[in-house]
Amino acid sequence: MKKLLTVLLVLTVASSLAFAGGGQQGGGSGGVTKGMDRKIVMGYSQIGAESEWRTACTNSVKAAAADFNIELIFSDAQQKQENQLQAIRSFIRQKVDVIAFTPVVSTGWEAILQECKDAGIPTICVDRTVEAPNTLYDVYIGSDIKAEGVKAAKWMVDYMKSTGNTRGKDDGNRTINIVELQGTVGSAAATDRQIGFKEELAKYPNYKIIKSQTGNFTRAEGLQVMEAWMKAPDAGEIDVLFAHNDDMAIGAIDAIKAAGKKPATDIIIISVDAVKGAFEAMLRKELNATIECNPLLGPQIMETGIKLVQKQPVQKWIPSIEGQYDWTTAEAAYPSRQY
Ligand code: GYE
Repeated sequence: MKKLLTVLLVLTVASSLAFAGGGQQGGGSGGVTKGMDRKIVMGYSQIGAESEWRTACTNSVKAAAADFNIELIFSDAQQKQENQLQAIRSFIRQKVDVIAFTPVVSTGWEAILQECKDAGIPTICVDRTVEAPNTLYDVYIGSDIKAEGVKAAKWMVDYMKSTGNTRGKDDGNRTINIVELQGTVGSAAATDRQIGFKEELAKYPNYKIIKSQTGNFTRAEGLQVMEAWMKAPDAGEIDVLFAHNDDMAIGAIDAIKAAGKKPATDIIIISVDAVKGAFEAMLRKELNATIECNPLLGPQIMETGIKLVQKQPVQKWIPSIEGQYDWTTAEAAYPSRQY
C-alpha cells in the first residue's frame, strides 16, 4: 500500500511539474534573441485549446517565439485559473525574463500580478482583459472585445431590416427573438461581447434576447445547448442566433439542421472570430456573418516582451487590427485567410 502511494505521489508530482513547466518550445538552442545581446526566456500561460481561435493563437505564439529566438516556457491551463496561478508561480521561481498570460476569467489576478511585480518580472496580458488596476500589469495585447459585440448587433439589425429570415423582415413592429450562446462565464471575451451587443440592442426595443446560456466557446457545448433550444416549444419563434464565437455557432448549425430547420435562412446566425471554419460555413450558406477577432498575436507579444526586458516604454493597450465578413464577402476573402 505504502509503495503504491509513493508511486502515485511520484506520478502526481511528475505530471504536475510537466504541466506547470509545459516544456520549452521555440527559440531553438543557443543564439541570442532578436535585438538583444542574450537569449531571453518568456513564460506563457495559455488557457487551453477550446476553439479554432485558441489553436491559431497558440501556433502564432510558438512560431513567433522561434522566430525571435525567445525561449518559451509554454503552459496549458486546461481552462482552470488555479492551473494558471500555479504556472505563473513556477515562472517566477524559474526567474523568467517576462510573463505573458491569457486570463481565463477576468477576476482574481491582483495577488499573482503583485507577486510578478515584486519579483521584478514584467507581465503581458493577452486577448482577454483582467479586472485589476492597470498598474499591476505592463500591457494588454488584444482586441476591443466590446466593440465586437456592437458590430455583431449592428450587422444583425441591418440584415433583419433589409433581408430578414423566413418569418420576414424587421418592420419596426414585429418582435425579433434572439438566442445567445455565451462564451466561458466570467471571461472578458464573453462578458464584453455581451455588454457591447446589448448596448447596441437597447436602441431597438423590438429586439429581445429570449434565451442566453453558456456554450463555453466549444463546438460540442454549442451543439448541446442549441439542441435543447430546438426541442423547446418556442423553437419556431427563434429569429436570430448570436454566438460569442464561431465554434459554438458551428456546433449550433448542426443542431439546427438536425431539427429540420435551415441555418442562416430560417434562423440568422452571427458569430465572432472569423476562423476558417466560419468561412467554410458562410460559403455553404449556413452562417450569415462573423466579426473578426485576430488570434495572430505572437509577433506583437514577442516584440513587446523584448521591449519590456529592455525597459523601453510600451503602450498600455496594443490593439489588434480586425474587420468583419459575411456570406457576400466570404468567397473573396477566404483564400487569403491565415487561420
Ligand atoms: O473569441 C474564442 C476563444 O479570448 C478572444 O476565446 C478569445 C476568445 C475567442 O476561445 O474563440
